[in-house]
Amino acid sequence: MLCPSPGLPGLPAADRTLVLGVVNVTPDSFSDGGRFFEPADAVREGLRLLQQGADVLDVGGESTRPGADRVDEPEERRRVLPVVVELVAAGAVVSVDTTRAGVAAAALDAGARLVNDVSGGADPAMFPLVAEQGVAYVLMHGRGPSKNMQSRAHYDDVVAEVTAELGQRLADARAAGVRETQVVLDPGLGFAKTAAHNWQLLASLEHLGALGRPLLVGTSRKTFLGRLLAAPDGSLRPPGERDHATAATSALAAAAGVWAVRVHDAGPNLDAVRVATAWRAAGRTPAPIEGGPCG
Ligand code: PMM
Repeated sequence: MLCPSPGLPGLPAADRTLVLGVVNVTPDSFSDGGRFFEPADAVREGLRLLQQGADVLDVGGESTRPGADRVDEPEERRRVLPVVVELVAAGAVVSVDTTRAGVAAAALDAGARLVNDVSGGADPAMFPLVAEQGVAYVLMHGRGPSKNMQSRAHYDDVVAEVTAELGQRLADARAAGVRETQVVLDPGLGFAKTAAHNWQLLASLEHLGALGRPLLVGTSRKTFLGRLLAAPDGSLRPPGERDHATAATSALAAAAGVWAVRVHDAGPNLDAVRVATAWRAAGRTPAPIEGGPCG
Protein backbone atom coordinates (compact mmCIF):
# COMPACT_ATOMS: atom_id res chain seq x y z
CA MET A 1 0.00 0.00 0.00
CA LEU A 2 1.17 3.51 -0.76
CA CYS A 3 0.88 6.28 1.80
CA PRO A 4 -1.02 9.35 0.55
CA SER A 5 -0.01 11.79 3.27
CA PRO A 6 3.69 11.80 4.04
CA GLY A 7 5.15 15.03 5.35
CA LEU A 8 6.79 16.94 2.54
CA PRO A 9 8.65 20.17 3.33
CA GLY A 10 6.45 23.26 3.01
CA LEU A 11 3.37 21.42 1.80
CA PRO A 12 0.02 20.73 3.43
CA ALA A 13 -0.44 17.32 5.02
CA ALA A 14 -3.81 15.74 4.34
CA ASP A 15 -5.61 12.54 5.17
CA ARG A 16 -6.25 12.04 1.47
CA THR A 17 -4.57 12.32 -1.91
CA LEU A 18 -3.92 15.98 -2.78
CA VAL A 19 -5.29 17.68 -5.88
CA LEU A 20 -2.85 19.78 -7.92
CA GLY A 21 -4.68 22.17 -10.23
CA VAL A 22 -2.97 22.92 -13.55
CA VAL A 23 -2.40 26.52 -14.63
CA ASN A 24 -0.74 26.47 -18.05
CA VAL A 25 0.45 29.94 -19.05
CA THR A 26 1.11 28.75 -22.58
CA PRO A 27 -0.26 29.35 -26.07
CA ASP A 28 0.09 25.70 -27.11
CA SER A 29 -0.61 23.11 -24.35
CA PHE A 30 -2.65 20.23 -25.77
CA SER A 31 -5.41 20.43 -23.20
CA ASP A 32 -6.06 24.13 -22.75
CA GLY A 33 -3.62 25.80 -25.17
CA GLY A 34 -3.93 29.56 -25.23
CA ARG A 35 -6.87 29.91 -22.86
CA PHE A 36 -4.72 31.19 -20.00
CA PHE A 37 -1.83 32.79 -21.85
CA GLU A 38 -2.63 36.26 -20.52
CA PRO A 39 -1.47 36.52 -16.89
CA ALA A 40 -4.85 37.84 -15.76
CA ASP A 41 -6.61 34.84 -17.33
CA ALA A 42 -4.13 32.44 -15.74
CA VAL A 43 -4.65 34.02 -12.32
CA ARG A 44 -8.42 33.82 -12.77
CA GLU A 45 -8.09 30.14 -13.66
CA GLY A 46 -5.93 29.55 -10.58
CA LEU A 47 -8.52 31.21 -8.36
CA ARG A 48 -11.26 29.11 -9.98
CA LEU A 49 -9.30 25.95 -9.20
CA LEU A 50 -8.75 27.12 -5.61
CA GLN A 51 -12.47 27.76 -5.28
CA GLN A 52 -13.08 24.19 -6.45
CA GLY A 53 -10.81 22.93 -3.68
CA ALA A 54 -7.42 22.44 -5.34
CA ASP A 55 -4.75 21.96 -2.67
CA VAL A 56 -1.84 23.19 -4.81
CA LEU A 57 -1.68 25.19 -8.07
CA ASP A 58 0.91 24.01 -10.59
CA VAL A 59 1.96 26.95 -12.76
CA GLY A 60 3.86 26.23 -15.99
CA GLY A 61 5.05 28.39 -18.88
CA GLU A 62 6.27 25.80 -21.37
CA SER A 63 4.16 23.22 -23.18
CA THR A 64 5.33 19.62 -22.86
CA ARG A 65 3.02 18.13 -25.47
CA PRO A 66 4.73 15.74 -27.92
CA GLY A 67 6.44 17.75 -30.66
CA ALA A 68 6.37 21.05 -28.75
CA ASP A 69 9.20 23.52 -29.34
CA ARG A 70 11.04 24.95 -26.35
CA VAL A 71 10.60 28.55 -25.26
CA ASP A 72 13.65 30.50 -24.13
CA GLU A 73 14.25 31.15 -20.43
CA PRO A 74 13.41 34.88 -20.38
CA GLU A 75 10.09 34.15 -22.05
CA GLU A 76 9.33 31.31 -19.62
CA ARG A 77 10.06 33.62 -16.67
CA ARG A 78 7.91 36.36 -18.21
CA ARG A 79 4.99 33.95 -18.44
CA VAL A 80 5.28 32.24 -15.07
CA LEU A 81 6.48 34.76 -12.49
CA PRO A 82 3.65 37.32 -12.45
CA VAL A 83 1.16 34.47 -12.11
CA VAL A 84 3.11 32.84 -9.26
CA VAL A 85 3.34 36.20 -7.44
CA GLU A 86 -0.39 36.85 -7.69
CA LEU A 87 -1.48 33.35 -6.72
CA VAL A 88 0.89 33.31 -3.74
CA ALA A 89 -0.54 36.70 -2.69
CA ALA A 90 -4.02 35.17 -2.93
CA GLY A 91 -2.94 32.54 -0.39
CA ALA A 92 -2.41 29.60 -2.75
CA VAL A 93 0.21 26.92 -2.28
CA VAL A 94 2.02 27.20 -5.61
CA SER A 95 4.12 24.71 -7.53
CA VAL A 96 6.23 25.66 -10.54
CA ASP A 97 6.19 23.29 -13.50
CA THR A 98 9.59 23.87 -15.09
CA THR A 99 12.69 22.01 -16.24
CA ARG A 100 14.95 25.04 -15.74
CA ALA A 101 16.74 25.64 -12.43
CA GLY A 102 16.77 29.40 -13.14
CA VAL A 103 13.00 29.55 -13.51
CA ALA A 104 12.54 27.31 -10.46
CA ALA A 105 14.81 29.55 -8.36
CA ALA A 106 12.92 32.69 -9.39
CA ALA A 107 9.56 31.05 -8.67
CA LEU A 108 10.77 29.87 -5.24
CA ASP A 109 11.91 33.46 -4.52
CA ALA A 110 8.40 34.56 -5.48
CA GLY A 111 6.88 32.14 -2.94
CA ALA A 112 6.41 28.83 -4.80
CA ARG A 113 6.80 25.82 -2.52
CA LEU A 114 7.17 22.88 -4.90
CA VAL A 115 9.26 22.32 -8.03
CA ASN A 116 7.64 20.03 -10.60
CA ASP A 117 10.30 18.95 -13.08
CA VAL A 118 9.10 16.80 -16.00
CA SER A 119 12.71 16.32 -17.14
CA GLY A 120 13.72 14.54 -13.93
CA GLY A 121 16.69 16.80 -13.34
CA ALA A 122 18.06 17.24 -16.87
CA ASP A 123 19.29 20.75 -16.04
CA PRO A 124 22.58 20.13 -14.17
CA ALA A 125 21.77 23.04 -11.86
CA MET A 126 18.39 21.61 -10.80
CA PHE A 127 19.38 19.01 -8.16
CA PRO A 128 21.87 21.41 -6.49
CA LEU A 129 19.18 24.11 -6.34
CA VAL A 130 16.62 21.73 -4.85
CA ALA A 131 19.22 20.46 -2.34
CA GLU A 132 20.17 23.97 -1.32
CA GLN A 133 16.59 25.22 -0.98
CA GLY A 134 15.31 22.11 0.81
CA VAL A 135 11.99 22.27 -1.09
CA ALA A 136 9.69 19.49 -2.20
CA TYR A 137 10.55 18.26 -5.69
CA VAL A 138 8.60 16.18 -8.19
CA LEU A 139 11.01 13.99 -10.13
CA MET A 140 9.18 12.70 -13.20
CA HIS A 141 10.12 9.84 -15.50
CA GLY A 142 10.66 10.65 -19.16
CA ARG A 143 13.22 9.81 -21.72
CA GLY A 144 14.48 13.15 -22.92
CA PRO A 145 12.97 16.24 -24.53
CA SER A 146 9.25 16.33 -25.39
CA LYS A 147 9.95 17.15 -29.02
CA ASN A 148 10.72 13.55 -30.05
CA MET A 149 9.94 11.63 -26.86
CA GLN A 150 7.43 9.23 -28.42
CA SER A 151 10.27 7.73 -30.50
CA ARG A 152 11.67 6.45 -27.19
CA ALA A 153 8.47 4.68 -26.06
CA HIS A 154 10.00 1.19 -26.26
CA TYR A 155 9.99 -1.11 -23.25
CA ASP A 156 10.14 -4.87 -22.67
CA ASP A 157 8.55 -4.40 -19.26
CA VAL A 158 7.39 -0.82 -18.82
CA VAL A 159 6.69 -1.08 -15.08
CA ALA A 160 10.07 -2.62 -14.24
CA GLU A 161 11.98 -0.25 -16.53
CA VAL A 162 10.25 2.94 -15.37
CA THR A 163 10.76 1.87 -11.75
CA ALA A 164 14.46 1.17 -12.36
CA GLU A 165 15.02 4.43 -14.30
CA LEU A 166 13.22 6.49 -11.65
CA GLY A 167 15.23 4.73 -8.96
CA GLN A 168 18.44 5.68 -10.75
CA ARG A 169 17.39 9.35 -10.99
CA LEU A 170 16.45 9.30 -7.31
CA ALA A 171 19.94 8.00 -6.53
CA ASP A 172 21.45 10.74 -8.75
CA ALA A 173 19.42 13.38 -6.89
CA ARG A 174 20.61 12.04 -3.55
CA ALA A 175 24.21 12.02 -4.77
CA ALA A 176 23.76 15.72 -5.61
CA GLY A 177 22.66 16.42 -2.03
CA VAL A 178 18.85 16.23 -2.36
CA ARG A 179 17.34 14.59 0.70
CA GLU A 180 15.10 11.66 -0.14
CA THR A 181 12.35 13.20 2.02
CA GLN A 182 12.09 16.10 -0.45
CA VAL A 183 11.25 13.87 -3.41
CA VAL A 184 7.95 12.84 -4.97
CA LEU A 185 8.17 10.41 -7.89
CA ASP A 186 5.98 10.49 -11.01
CA PRO A 187 5.80 7.78 -13.71
CA GLY A 188 5.28 10.49 -16.36
CA LEU A 189 2.19 9.14 -18.12
CA GLY A 190 2.29 10.13 -21.79
CA PHE A 191 5.99 11.01 -21.69
CA ALA A 192 7.75 8.47 -23.93
CA LYS A 193 4.82 6.10 -23.25
CA THR A 194 2.12 4.65 -25.46
CA ALA A 195 -1.48 4.33 -24.27
CA ALA A 196 -0.81 0.70 -23.32
CA HIS A 197 2.23 1.74 -21.27
CA ASN A 198 0.13 4.36 -19.45
CA TRP A 199 -2.53 1.80 -18.54
CA GLN A 200 0.07 -0.69 -17.33
CA LEU A 201 1.71 1.92 -15.11
CA LEU A 202 -1.63 3.11 -13.75
CA ALA A 203 -2.49 -0.49 -12.87
CA SER A 204 0.85 -1.06 -11.13
CA LEU A 205 1.42 2.00 -8.97
CA GLU A 206 2.27 -0.18 -6.00
CA HIS A 207 5.39 -1.36 -7.85
CA LEU A 208 6.62 2.23 -8.07
CA GLY A 209 5.82 2.57 -4.37
CA ALA A 210 8.63 0.08 -3.74
CA LEU A 211 11.01 3.00 -4.31
CA GLY A 212 9.80 4.29 -0.96
CA ARG A 213 8.66 7.73 -2.04
CA PRO A 214 5.20 9.26 -2.48
CA LEU A 215 3.81 9.38 -6.00
CA LEU A 216 2.19 12.01 -8.18
CA VAL A 217 0.18 10.92 -11.21
CA GLY A 218 -0.89 13.08 -14.16
CA THR A 219 -3.58 11.57 -16.38
CA SER A 220 -5.67 14.68 -16.90
CA ARG A 221 -7.17 14.96 -20.40
CA LYS A 222 -4.29 12.97 -21.87
CA THR A 223 -4.48 11.34 -25.29
CA PHE A 224 -4.75 7.80 -23.93
CA LEU A 225 -8.12 8.82 -22.46
CA GLY A 226 -9.13 10.45 -25.76
CA ARG A 227 -8.26 7.19 -27.50
CA LEU A 228 -10.20 5.06 -24.99
CA LEU A 229 -13.26 7.26 -25.51
CA ALA A 230 -12.88 7.61 -29.29
CA ALA A 231 -15.98 7.88 -31.48
CA PRO A 232 -16.95 4.90 -33.69
CA ASP A 233 -15.21 6.62 -36.64
CA GLY A 234 -11.98 6.58 -34.63
CA SER A 235 -11.79 10.30 -33.92
CA LEU A 236 -10.40 10.98 -30.46
CA ARG A 237 -12.61 12.42 -27.73
CA PRO A 238 -11.50 16.10 -27.54
CA PRO A 239 -9.39 17.11 -24.50
CA GLY A 240 -12.14 19.28 -23.01
CA GLU A 241 -14.47 16.25 -22.89
CA ARG A 242 -12.12 13.92 -21.00
CA ASP A 243 -12.78 15.18 -17.47
CA HIS A 244 -15.15 12.37 -16.39
CA ALA A 245 -12.57 9.81 -17.45
CA THR A 246 -9.88 11.84 -15.70
CA ALA A 247 -11.89 11.73 -12.47
CA ALA A 248 -12.19 7.94 -12.81
CA THR A 249 -8.41 7.61 -13.12
CA SER A 250 -7.97 9.95 -10.13
CA ALA A 251 -10.18 7.64 -8.07
CA LEU A 252 -8.10 4.64 -9.14
CA ALA A 253 -4.82 6.41 -8.35
CA ALA A 254 -6.11 7.65 -5.00
CA ALA A 255 -7.38 4.17 -4.16
CA ALA A 256 -3.85 2.94 -4.78
CA GLY A 257 -2.65 5.59 -2.33
CA VAL A 258 -0.82 8.18 -4.44
CA TRP A 259 0.19 11.45 -2.78
CA ALA A 260 -1.33 13.70 -5.46
CA VAL A 261 -3.10 13.85 -8.80
CA ARG A 262 -2.41 16.69 -11.27
CA VAL A 263 -5.63 17.81 -12.98
CA HIS A 264 -7.22 20.59 -15.04
CA ASP A 265 -10.58 20.53 -13.28
CA ALA A 266 -10.25 20.32 -9.50
CA GLY A 267 -13.86 19.81 -8.34
CA PRO A 268 -14.70 16.40 -9.84
CA ASN A 269 -11.24 15.10 -9.04
CA LEU A 270 -11.50 16.19 -5.42
CA ASP A 271 -14.82 14.31 -5.24
CA ALA A 272 -13.17 11.27 -6.82
CA VAL A 273 -10.32 11.38 -4.32
CA ARG A 274 -12.78 11.63 -1.44
CA VAL A 275 -14.65 8.59 -2.71
CA ALA A 276 -11.42 6.64 -2.93
CA THR A 277 -10.40 7.75 0.58
CA ALA A 278 -13.69 6.52 2.04
CA TRP A 279 -13.32 3.28 0.09
CA ARG A 280 -9.81 2.75 1.44
CA ALA A 281 -10.91 3.58 4.98
CA ALA A 282 -13.71 1.03 4.83
CA GLY A 283 -11.60 -1.76 3.46
CA ARG A 284 -8.91 -4.07 4.66
CA THR A 285 -5.64 -2.23 5.13
CA PRO A 286 -2.77 -4.20 3.62
CA ALA A 287 0.61 -4.06 5.28
CA PRO A 288 2.67 -1.04 4.16
CA ILE A 289 5.52 -1.53 1.72
CA GLU A 290 8.69 -2.08 3.68
CA GLY A 291 10.78 1.09 3.59
CA GLY A 292 7.89 3.08 2.07
CA PRO A 293 6.63 6.36 3.50
CA CYS A 294 4.14 4.57 5.80
CA GLY A 295 6.52 1.78 6.69
N1 PMM B 1 1.96 16.29 -17.50
C1 PMM B 1 2.00 17.45 -18.16
C2 PMM B 1 2.72 18.55 -17.65
N2 PMM B 1 3.35 18.49 -16.47
N3 PMM B 1 3.95 17.23 -14.58
C3 PMM B 1 3.95 16.08 -13.90
N4 PMM B 1 4.61 15.99 -12.73
N5 PMM B 1 3.29 14.98 -14.35
C4 PMM B 1 2.62 14.98 -15.54
O1 PMM B 1 2.05 13.94 -15.91
C5 PMM B 1 2.61 16.19 -16.30
C6 PMM B 1 3.31 17.32 -15.77
C7 PMM B 1 1.30 17.56 -19.48
O2 PMM B 1 -0.02 17.99 -19.32
P1 PMM B 1 -0.51 19.51 -19.61
O3 PMM B 1 0.15 19.95 -20.90
O4 PMM B 1 -1.98 19.44 -19.72
O5 PMM B 1 -0.10 20.37 -18.47
